[in-house]
Amino acid sequence: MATKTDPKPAGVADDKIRSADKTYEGLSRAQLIEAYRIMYTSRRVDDREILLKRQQKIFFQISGAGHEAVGVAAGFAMKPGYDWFYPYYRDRALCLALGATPLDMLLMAVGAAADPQSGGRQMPSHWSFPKLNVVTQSSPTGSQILQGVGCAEGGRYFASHPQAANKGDGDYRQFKDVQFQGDEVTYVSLGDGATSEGEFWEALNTASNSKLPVVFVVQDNGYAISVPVEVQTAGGNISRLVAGFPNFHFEEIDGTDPVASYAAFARTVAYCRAGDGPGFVHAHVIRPYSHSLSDDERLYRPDAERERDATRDPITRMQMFLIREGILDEKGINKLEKQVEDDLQVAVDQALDAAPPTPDTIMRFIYSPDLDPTSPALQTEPASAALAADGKKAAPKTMADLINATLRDEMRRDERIVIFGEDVADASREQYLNEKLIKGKGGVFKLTYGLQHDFGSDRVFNSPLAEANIVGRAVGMATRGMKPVVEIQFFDYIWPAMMQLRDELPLIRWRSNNGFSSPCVIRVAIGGYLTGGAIYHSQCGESIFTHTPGMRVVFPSNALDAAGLLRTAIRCDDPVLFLEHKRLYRETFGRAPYPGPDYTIPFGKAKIVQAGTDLTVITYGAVVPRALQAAQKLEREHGVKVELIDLRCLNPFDWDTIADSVSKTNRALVAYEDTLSWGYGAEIAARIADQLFDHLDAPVRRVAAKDVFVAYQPILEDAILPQAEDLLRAMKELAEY
Ligand SMILES: Cc1ncc(C[n+]2csc(CCOP(=O)(O)OP(=O)(O)O)c2C)c(N)n1
Ligand SMILES: [Mg+2]
Repeated sequence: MATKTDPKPAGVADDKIRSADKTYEGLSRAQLIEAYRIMYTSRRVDDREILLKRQQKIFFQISGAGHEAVGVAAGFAMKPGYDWFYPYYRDRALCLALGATPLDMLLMAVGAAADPQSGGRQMPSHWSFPKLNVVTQSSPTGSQILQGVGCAEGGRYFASHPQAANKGDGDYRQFKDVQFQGDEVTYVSLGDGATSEGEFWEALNTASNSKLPVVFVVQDNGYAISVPVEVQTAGGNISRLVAGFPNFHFEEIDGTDPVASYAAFARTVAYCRAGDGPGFVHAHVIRPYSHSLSDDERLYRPDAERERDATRDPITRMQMFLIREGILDEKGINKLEKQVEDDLQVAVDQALDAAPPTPDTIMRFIYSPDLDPTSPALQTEPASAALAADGKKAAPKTMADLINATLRDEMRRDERIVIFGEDVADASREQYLNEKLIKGKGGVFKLTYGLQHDFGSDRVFNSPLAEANIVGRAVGMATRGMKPVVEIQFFDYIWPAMMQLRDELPLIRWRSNNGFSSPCVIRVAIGGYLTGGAIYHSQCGESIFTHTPGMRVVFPSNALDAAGLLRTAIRCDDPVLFLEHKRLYRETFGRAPYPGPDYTIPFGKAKIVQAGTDLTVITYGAVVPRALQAAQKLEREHGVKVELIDLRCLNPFDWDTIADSVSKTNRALVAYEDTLSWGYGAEIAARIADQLFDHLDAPVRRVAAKDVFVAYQPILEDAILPQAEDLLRAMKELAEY
């Protein structure tokens, strides 16, 4: 192990005093004893958990064995509750070094109500300690990395916009405390296997480009379950591959040596804290146990290899080091270990006695317990009913105009809002704007036009062409209290962000038992009827997201609703997927004057577009104008009065309005633009059949797209997507049934 002796203090001759003053890369003898205590505790918690798992008293175990030295070193070099942490599941020793206790960990293992990470919702070792700034971790390998980048961006943003951290009334800010230090550093760790995930590279790219204070730690134990590192990493060494990223401080270390590891972390953290850029620590460690208790490494690792690893076990190496340096003798080590065992036994007994969570808690914290976006208080009247200043009625504007105006007013009101995504800036080369050489772009549909000009390049900026990058960073920023309102350019290209949208964003609050939350808005241009939009510019697929607990999903059909619902989305304390139909952006249908800076519409409140008595049609989005056209024709030609319901918001949705209407008309047609089978309307139809069966005089019918992607040639597109004639036919049939 690396050792270093400080210069002899003047006038000190006594050998004993000199050796007591000796430090090791800045670590005192007392700190080294503490390091060993933590490392040993970490290993023993693993061993006890393994025993408990074999006794079927816990349900899962994954160890931090072999990773103890690097964890303690990082913990000593950083500040809990000041810096921020996105640790990997092997980071048991790091968490102990930061201040978590063995009892905390055992409560996770038994899944106790008092489990601090999740209240029994997550497997053990999915660390979350709000007081220590250890942010809720999940199981997907690599999804933490972009969030760590966003977290660092959040810290930097608040440092340059300190007043943005102030509490604000009437929105999520009331419930979101912001803390930032100005020189904080974010820790993100991962395994050698996880470096193969694309999000890893996206994160390095942004951290490098923006010189963010993130310490990336690759704990390289040579295996990802059974897959060895040379299969994961071209050439077998991740350090060589990342060496070309600018602005980084790099370290490649023996992660089984706590002193050398500490020195590397101290240098890296100092570099990041100074604002010079991100750090990358590649720590070679060992994995002395199988991947988890569900794995048997003897199936793919011969004894000789495992024995070779054992010679580098950080626990034995540290013991030997302490003895060799005269820091602890064998007796001292035994005493320390005995104390750890005794304390651990107390913690095990306590954990086994701990009460489990009760089933009535399962629905808690899917959404904010503090702010209800369905509140009737959000029901407001458009200010535009008043006359404009010149006495004339304000001119009707398109949905695109009103979304732009709403974003502008909300950005003015709330400095925590930032907007980013592909092409959303007016121009990344802002000197062109300053010199008035160009007009600026502001999105491929121009929805964000002029916002960079008005609010500056640190509030409205382009992302790389990488959807996971957009959403992952937004999650990290929102966790810190910012309000990212990001854009996915086309729904068809949302899929690279799917891990973040399905497994992360909507789960941050629930899985951390309300320890963390991540309320941000994802605006997405969606839908077809474009005449030539074809497969990759026409997709819907909203049901995939309404199928995800924790995600609010909004889908307005007209300008006024878009403005009111977007404002509610931005002020909301939950993540919101805000779906904007491309075909409706500039449609004549549904234009409206700007309803003013306070206009909100509650979520989950449908709009009755047209009242009727004979048949209920339930729809949303671009089908609304088509259904209206059909309904008007049906009434003109056949005297059938259709009640047309525009859901506007898909999760939550307005069951009461549907139920009232169907109870009255006794007939229901559900219409939607997405493919028919397993679409959003399937759920609505099933609920009507289930709960309103006694009121029905006819089967519940659906009209939707054919079960195929949208084709390019307009003749094919027309045949695939539901048209007004299809709706008319179905309405007529149902009315006559
Ligand atoms: C996205 C994703 N794919 C697969 C898995 C299953 N899985 C869990 S851990 C793991 C291996 C991780 O290896 P590495 O990153 O080297 O970490 P180590 O376990 O070696 O510390 C895999 C494949 C997962 N959790 N997430
Ligand atoms: Mg590994």
